[in-house]
Amino acid sequence: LMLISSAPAQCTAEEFLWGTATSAYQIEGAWDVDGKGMSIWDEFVRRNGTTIKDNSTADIACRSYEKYKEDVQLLKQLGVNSYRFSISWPRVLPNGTLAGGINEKGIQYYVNLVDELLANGIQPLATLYHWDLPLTLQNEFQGWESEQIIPHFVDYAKLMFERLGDKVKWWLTFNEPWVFTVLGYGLGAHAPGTKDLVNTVYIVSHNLLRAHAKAYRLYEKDFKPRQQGKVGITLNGAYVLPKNTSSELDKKAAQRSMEFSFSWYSDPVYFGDYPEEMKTRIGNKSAAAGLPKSRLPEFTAEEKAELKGSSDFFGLNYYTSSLAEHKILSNDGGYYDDQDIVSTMDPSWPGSGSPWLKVTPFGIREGIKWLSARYDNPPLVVTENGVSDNDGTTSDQHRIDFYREYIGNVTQAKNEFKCNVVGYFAWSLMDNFEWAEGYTEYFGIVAVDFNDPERPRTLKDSAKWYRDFIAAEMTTQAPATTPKAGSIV
Ligand code: GBH
Repeated sequence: LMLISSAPAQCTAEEFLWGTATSAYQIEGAWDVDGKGMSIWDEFVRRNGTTIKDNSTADIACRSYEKYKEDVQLLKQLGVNSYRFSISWPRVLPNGTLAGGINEKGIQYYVNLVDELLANGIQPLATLYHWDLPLTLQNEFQGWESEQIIPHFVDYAKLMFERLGDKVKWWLTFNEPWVFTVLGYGLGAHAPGTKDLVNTVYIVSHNLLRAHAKAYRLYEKDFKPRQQGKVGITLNGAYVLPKNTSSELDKKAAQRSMEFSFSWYSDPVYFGDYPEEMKTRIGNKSAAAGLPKSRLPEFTAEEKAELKGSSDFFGLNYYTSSLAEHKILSNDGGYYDDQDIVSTMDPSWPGSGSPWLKVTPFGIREGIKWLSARYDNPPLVVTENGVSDNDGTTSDQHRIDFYREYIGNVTQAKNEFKCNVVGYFAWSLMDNFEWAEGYTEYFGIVAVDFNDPERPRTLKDSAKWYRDFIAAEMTTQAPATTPKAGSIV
């Protein structure tokens, strides 16, 4: 007999989410169509001296703004039960603010996409912010550098919950805050191209965390009772190993490295505050540099309470591992020096089409275990995982090998180590604009011909493999009446 009789009535088993992911700026094109406002990426790719590798833009990209029905048919061919996409904030609010006016045509695009998905039996998972900030908000007050952005983000989130929330049950506030903070405002490699690792990165992260908490609480209070959806945030990071495995200092450095990437965001979201290691190390370095207070801002008691527990599931974008070596660095260099870590890669790890991405399948298993242990086994969705090459070939055996190995390790984390993994999304549905790398690194399981104005799509071998793999997985899933390890209450 199964011991399920005490399960509350609302405890229904949910299907494991098998999906693919994309983001608005990377695929939509139509950058100035139907009333869309400019985003910081539309400006960044046009800026003189900006280093987009091939000098390209995503003005046209995959033309998904026009071709969304074709995209949904691709998803249908793949047999996925879910699709992760992002909403372009300036497409729905061209000036970034409610006061600046709602672009109904922009909203209609997302309503159409969601309707098309649902009509084909595919669950939408929507990301509110995948880096394409309305340019007006950057110009007016430097975007995430100012707390003035918080109410505007909450207005935008509210509008989307109102217009799409009866159909979208999975929401992400932010995609990879680490990336848009460090690459966008710290290193200047991404929009808006600001370069300040010393102070700005910490302020930007502080503001986005406060905005996340407010959007989460708004949904919880005003929408969740009726809409019954889930809101989370998606974080990226590497599973970090000690460079010298017998060095206690390197072992601590490896932990610290993950605290400076994942936990910078997930400790506030799950515990209500930054990791102790960040507070003491940045505090000490600030004092040593003669500053009156820490460069790491502090949350108020109210903000801590609002943040603590502000996520219904852990969104994880996972690609690669790295090595950490303990080394005391400067007091005034900012984010990287604050960690007292030299970060490297093991030369024996196989490469990919991206210098930062080494094929390290064990890392996704160990990363999920590390996060599950630290945050008390939250429901976890792998919201991105994938690999690049530089030619976009459809004979992509290397990608099949990658997915087989990485998914195998995700399965191990779930089944053997009892981590509460409830979904997996391959990055990406199709080749697209890879940010500062333009169209020189391809992550798609579907190829897009960027030389053809029609942007025709072709399934790669990996797409066929993924289709067959998930079909087999779905048929071996327990029947819907039996609660599974991966079900969310
Ligand atoms: C994700 O970022 C993004 O969400 C997605 O939009 C993107 O297309 C996809 O992955 C593939 O890249 O050497 O310091 O400049 C992945 C995580 C982390 C990858 C930062 C690029 C640059 C490291 N990113 N990394 S650095």
